[in-house]
This record gives sequence, structure tokens and C-alpha cells, in this order.
Amino acid sequence: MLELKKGIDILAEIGGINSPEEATALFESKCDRKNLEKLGKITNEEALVKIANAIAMTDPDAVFVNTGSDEDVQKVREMSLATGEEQPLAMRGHTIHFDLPQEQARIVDRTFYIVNEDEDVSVLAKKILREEAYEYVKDHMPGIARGKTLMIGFFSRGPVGSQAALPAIEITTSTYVMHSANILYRNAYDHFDRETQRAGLFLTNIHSEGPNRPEDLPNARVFMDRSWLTTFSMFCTYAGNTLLLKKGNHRFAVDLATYYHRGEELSEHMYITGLTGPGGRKTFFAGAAPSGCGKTATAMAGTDFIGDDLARLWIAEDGTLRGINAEFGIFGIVQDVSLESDPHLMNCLREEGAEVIWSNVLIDKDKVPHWAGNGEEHPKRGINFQGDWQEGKTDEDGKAIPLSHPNARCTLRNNSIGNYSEEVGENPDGARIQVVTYSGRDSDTMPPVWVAKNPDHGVVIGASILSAATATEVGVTGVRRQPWANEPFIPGPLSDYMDAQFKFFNSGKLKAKPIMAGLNYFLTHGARGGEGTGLLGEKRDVKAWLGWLELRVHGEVDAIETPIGFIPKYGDLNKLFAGIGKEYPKSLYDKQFSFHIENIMARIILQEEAYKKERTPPPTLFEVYEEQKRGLEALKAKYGPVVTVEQLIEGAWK
Ligand code: SAT
Ligand code: MN
Repeated sequence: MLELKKGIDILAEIGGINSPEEATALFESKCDRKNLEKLGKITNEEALVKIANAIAMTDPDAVFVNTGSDEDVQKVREMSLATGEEQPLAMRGHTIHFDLPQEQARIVDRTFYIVNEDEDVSVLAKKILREEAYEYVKDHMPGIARGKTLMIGFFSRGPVGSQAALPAIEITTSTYVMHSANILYRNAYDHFDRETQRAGLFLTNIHSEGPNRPEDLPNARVFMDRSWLTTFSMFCTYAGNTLLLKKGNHRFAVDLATYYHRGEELSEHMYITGLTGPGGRKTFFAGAAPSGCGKTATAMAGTDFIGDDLARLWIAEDGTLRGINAEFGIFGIVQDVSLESDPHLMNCLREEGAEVIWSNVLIDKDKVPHWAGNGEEHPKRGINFQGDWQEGKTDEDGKAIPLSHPNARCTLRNNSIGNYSEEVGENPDGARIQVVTYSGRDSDTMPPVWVAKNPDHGVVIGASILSAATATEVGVTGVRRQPWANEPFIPGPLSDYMDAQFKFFNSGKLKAKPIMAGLNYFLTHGARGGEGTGLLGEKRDVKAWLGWLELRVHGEVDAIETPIGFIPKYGDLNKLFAGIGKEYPKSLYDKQFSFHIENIMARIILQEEAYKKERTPPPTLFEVYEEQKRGLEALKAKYGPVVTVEQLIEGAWK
């Protein structure tokens, strides 16, 4: 069990400010008149003491309070050009930011949860004892802001006033981080006191990049204090490590849902998007995928885009499932974003009108950004994440350095994106979610789409995500378990999180149950009797898979029942593919949907073994696995290791 406000408050201990009076005195000595006035509008005493402690600890030359006014937002843009953290590009409103070559992704090896003695964390997470974290922060953060301006921003994770929105403070010396926050989150300065009262809490994030030299990177740390809802980040710049409104606060939101709103609320690593179905009806989806596995592309495939990374879900009074996007923008991977696959996004990136912060792409001599997989002609030289670059350049190991880093990103506001639904996205009541999807980077096992037969099986789809490593985490390789694609952000034991999932989706209050589905875009030719690692599908096929789920939730298509759930019939998919202007040969369908029983069994056994090592995993998980294994074994006994769809239809496993 997690206990809030347990153990020493590291920030207060180091900052030494204990009362609103002391906070005010410090503000008077550190802030100019204008910023003092801005702070004067905030009345939450706890917040004021936190901010004062951050100032006392980091000792900046100046303080800037970002109220979200046009003037302040503009000021942050200008400061970021002045500090050199960003440089202007040819297109108006576009800038480039580079992270150090060694810090192009989340530094998972230096990211820790701060825990009290005998507090459990997920077996997949790293933890540090409160006392040790205190010593580390005390050794590295005091005075870290000297020579810099410390910026303070008040934000909302979700539409202001929504019951699932959480207010949060971002305190940073990095102009790039504050600029990113201004794009990715809704400013809540004007509503901060009311919002903290409604939510009963606020989250705090403190960051400084320090001198930002490669030699400081070994000392970089990301600490998340679960008890005090405060993050500390130092000596790094990559947004995933520094803009802790995002993944740092997502981790706290997971804790809050798991331990304080179990069965009522979830915090997920999910996109939210809507699809227009027959007769113009709108059906909303929420879906999980590990970082770098097509979550943004899935979200963009919808007609009514809401969010691409973080969803807060809850059960409304009327028994429907509701979801809001914690964010107001995307921090999207640009690799493979092309006109053909992502027209809406390309429009923002290549046409004037959107404000965009690019990171870690190639900039040519005309100050135009370029990235791998965009289907355009590429320059032979330029500046990229590792400095000067020309085609054929290799690293110390003789490996070719790509034009852009595979985790290079673009940061932009949702309302710049053509298919963004402001009406639903900004509604505090959220989107009504009817379909929940789970996916990973799975080259050889699961079909492109399948639907769970009930909520228990649906939860197990989420629990069983397995994925190949991507470029979003430094130094991570191989195939890994990725429960709910949320694993990197689940602080507590997985058993607790899983129990919360079962309780939520089986809740008697959830009258309009969503359908829960698996998606897999990554089956290869090599795994289905062909050659190589080329994919069997294409990005645009997403529309067909989502389209089928849309029909399915409205009861408009039949499906084939299998031991793991329902799969589509060829004829229905063929029609959907025709709708996106694509041939869909039966031979491809057969490759995608025949069952390779041994792979599926191996997957289940791997998960069972791993979950048995957790303390008190919910028994339902193992019951579902047993049921699925029985069916799969019956299929194998009758047909051998590869079972065709025609054989699945015979239903002999039942
Ligand atoms: O690196 S972040 O966690 O900010 C983005 C992602 O990988 O999803
Ligand atoms: Mn993510």
C-alpha cells in the first residue's frame, strides 16, 4: 500500500522553507515586482511553500512565473532562442532543439522511484531509498540554477475542471522544457487554486539541466517521489527525462488510480481517437502500445483525434466509460512519418501555420528539417543529433549514423492537427470510449486484430503484451514483457495494478462495457513462411482493423470464435480494405490469421512463469491462461502446430 506524505519531504528538507511567511519573504528577495505579483495570485499555501523551496534549493539568478498569457508564452519562446536551447528554422514558428548524443531517449538506468523502507515497487522498476535519494539531491541540486532563470508554470493534466484532470506545477531552468510544456499541456494558472481544491492535490516537478555537458550525464537522475508527488530531474534535457509533467506525473496518476480510486479510475499509456462509422456515428477508441510502436499512427488514423500518449479513464454516473487526454499536444516520433501514411501530421510539419519544436532531426543549410522514412529526397549533409553529418558517416564502431535519430521528435499542439476534435477533446466529460485496444511490436505470434470474449480475457490481453525494444529508451534491447504497454510507468507491484484492471472492467457501475481487443501491426513475412523481416501489413491497414472493431462493437459483423477471442471473417475485412482503396488477398488474410499454436503457447507460458514470481497475482489471470491453453492444445492435437482459419471455424476446440 502506498501512503502519501510519508517519510521526509526531501524538497522541504533541503530548501528549508516551512511556512507561507518564509515563502513570501524569499519571493520578495528573489523575484522582481512583476513576478511577485503573479505569485501573489496563487493562494494555495502548500504550493507556495513548494515553489519557495525549489527556489531556495536551486538558487537561480532570476525567477519567471509563466501564467500562460500570450505575453508569457511569447517570452518563453524568446528566452529559448536567447539561451540557445532552440534555434529558429526556415518556417515561421518552427525551432530545433538538440539533446546530447548520449541522451536521445529515456535514461531508464538512471530513473528511480523514491521509496520508504519496506515499500514495494514493480519488479520491473528501479527504486532508491528515501534517505539515499535525499543525499543525492542534496549533493547535486543546491545551486544548480545559479546563472539561470528558474521558470514556474501551472498546468492541468486534462481539460480544466474534468473530474480526472490533475493540476501540476513545472519548475525548470530549461527554456526548452517550459516551451514544450506550453505546447503539450493546458495552462491552469488562472484556475490553479480551484483545481487543487477539486482534485485535493497537485503534482510538482523540479528540473535543471545544469551545465548540460556530456561529462555530467553519468550523474543525471530522474527521481519520482511517490509519497510527496514530486519529481526531481537533473543534468539532462530529453523531454522524456525532464518534462516530468508527462511520464513522471503519469506514474503518479497510475498510483492514484491504483491505490485511491481502485475500480473507478485508470491512468493508461493510451491514445484516444474517434472513428466515423456508418451513418456518421462516432465511436471512440482508447488503446495502449509501448513507446515507438505505432500509438501515434493509430491515433492519427481516426477521424476525430483526441490524444496520442496518456489517457485518464473513469466510469461516469450514467455507466459509460469516459476518457480524457492528459495532454494538449503530441511529442511524436517523426521517423517514417510521410505524406502517404500521416497526411494530417505532414501538413503541420511541412506547411506553415503550426508551432513546432523539432528535436534530433537533420537540419540542412537552408534550416529545413529532414528525417528518415519521410519519402522525400534527403540532403547529403547537415547538422543532426551528433553534430556535423554527411551521408556515409559512421560512429566509433563503424556503424552508419542515420540522418535523424530513430527517437527524433516533433512537439506540436493538437489544435494544429487537422483531425483533432476540439469539441470532444476539450470536453471535461471526456470521450465516451467503446473500444479498448492493446498492442506491441510482435513479429511472429498474434494476429493483426482479435477481440476478447469478456472483460477478464480483455484484461489478460493487456497483461500479455510483449514487445521488441525501440529507440525510446537508452541502451534497451531484445524482446520484453510490456504489461499494458504501461509497464515503464507502473510504480507499484504489477499485482496491484492488475487487480485494479479486473475491478475496473468488471465493475457493476460500468454498464456500457467496451469491447477489448488486441492489435498487432508487426507480423513479418519471415514468420509466415516468407523471407525476411519485411512487414505483412502497411501503416494504412490500421484503418481497416479499427474499422472492423467499429462494426464489431455495434454488432454489425460476425466473428470467428477461437480460444483467445474473436477474429474477423475474410469477407468483412475485404470490404473494409476496399474502402481504403486496397486489395486484400485471401492469401494475406490466411497468413495473418492462421494460428501458430506453439508461438501462442510459448507466449502464455512465458507470461505465466513471470507473473507467478509476483506477490499475490490475481487468480483470474491464471484461470484465463489455463482456459486458453486448453483450447489451443485441443486445436494442436487435431490439426498440428499451424491451424488455418477454416479449421478454427470448425470449432473443434470447444
Ligand atoms: O520519452 S517519452 O516517454 O516522453 C515519450 C514516449 O516514449 O512515449
Ligand atoms: Mn509514451
